[in-house]
Amino acid sequence: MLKLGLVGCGAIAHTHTANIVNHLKGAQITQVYDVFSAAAKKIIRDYKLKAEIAPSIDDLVNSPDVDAILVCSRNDAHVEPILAAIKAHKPVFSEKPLATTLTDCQKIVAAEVKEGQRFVQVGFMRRYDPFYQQLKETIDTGKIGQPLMGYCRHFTAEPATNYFETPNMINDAFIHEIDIIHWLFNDDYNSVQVQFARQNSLNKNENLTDPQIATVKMKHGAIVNTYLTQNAQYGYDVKCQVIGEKGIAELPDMPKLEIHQAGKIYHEIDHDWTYRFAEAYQLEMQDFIDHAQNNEAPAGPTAWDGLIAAVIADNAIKSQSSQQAIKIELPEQPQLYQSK
Ligand code: ISE
Repeated sequence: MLKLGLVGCGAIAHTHTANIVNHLKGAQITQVYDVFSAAAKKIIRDYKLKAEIAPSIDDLVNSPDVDAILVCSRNDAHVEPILAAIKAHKPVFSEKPLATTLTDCQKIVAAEVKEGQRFVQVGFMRRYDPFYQQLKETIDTGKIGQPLMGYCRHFTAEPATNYFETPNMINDAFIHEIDIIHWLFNDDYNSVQVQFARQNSLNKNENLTDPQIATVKMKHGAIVNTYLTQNAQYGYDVKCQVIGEKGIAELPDMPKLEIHQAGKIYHEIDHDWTYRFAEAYQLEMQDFIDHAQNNEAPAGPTAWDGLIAAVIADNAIKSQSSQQAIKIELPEQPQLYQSK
C-alpha cells in the first residue's frame, strides 16, 4: 500500500480522496495538512480516513508514514510542498497549475535537475481522458496528416468561484488547452494572443471579462483558437477539433448517450469538469500511484510541461491588456525532460 500525504483539503482534494477511497487500487491517505485545521478534520471525517493531521508541510513530507505527496492547496502554495518532496526524493502529484510564477516553476525544474531525477506529475488530467487519448493517437499515427489548425471550446456553466477574475480565464481555465495543444500538435509555442469578444450581460463577476478568445501560433505554423467562457449557463462544454492535411479529428460533441424521445433527439450535458473528466481524474491518479509503487518516475505531465504552461499563461495574461499577439521565449529544455 502506497502511503499518501495530502496537502490542502479543499474541493479538488475531495475529488481525489473520493477516488482513492472508492475507486483506485494500492494507496491510502495516511497524513493530511491544511492551513485551516477544520478542513483537514473534515476530509478525515467525510471519507473515514485512517489519517493523522500533520503539524506542518515539512513534517508531512518527511514523515516515515508518507511515501508520496498530493498537493491540492491554493495555486500559489504548490511550490513549498513540491520542493520539499523533491528534496526528500518522494514522488509528488500537484494539481494544476504547477505554480503561479515562472520563478517558482524554474525553482521546481532546477530542483529536479539537481537531483538528476523526475518526481513531479502535474494534474493536467485531460491527457488521461479516453477521447483526448484517441485524438492524440490519431494525430501521432499520421491518419489526418500534419495538424494545420485547430478549434477548442472551454465553457463552464458558471465561474468556478465568486472571485474568478479576468486573468483566471487564462491561469485556471485556458491553462488546460495550453497543456493539451502542445501535446497534441507535438510542437512548441511561437506566440499567444487574447482578445475580448462582446461581453455577456449574464456575467455577474465584476472583475471578469467574459468571453475571451485565445489564439496560439505554433513554431511549425499551426494556429489554434480557443473560445473561453465561464458563463455558458447551459453546462460544461469542452471541444477540441484538429484539422490536418487530409482529415479532421475531434472530440465528440458530448460523450453521452443519445436519447430519442418525445419528438426530440438529445443528450445530457455535464454540469462541471468533475463529471466530464471523472474517468480522467481516476486514470491520472492510478497512473501516479502505480509508478510510485514501482519506484518509477511519474509518466504523466512533467514539471517541464508545468513550466511551459506557466510561460504561455503569463504571456496570455500580458496580451489581455493590449489584445495583441506576444512572442513566446522559452528557456532551454534541460536534458532530464528531453526523452519525455
Ligand atoms: C477549473 O478550475 C478547472 O480546473 C476546470 O478543469 C476548468 O475546466 C475550469 O474552467 C476551471 O475554472
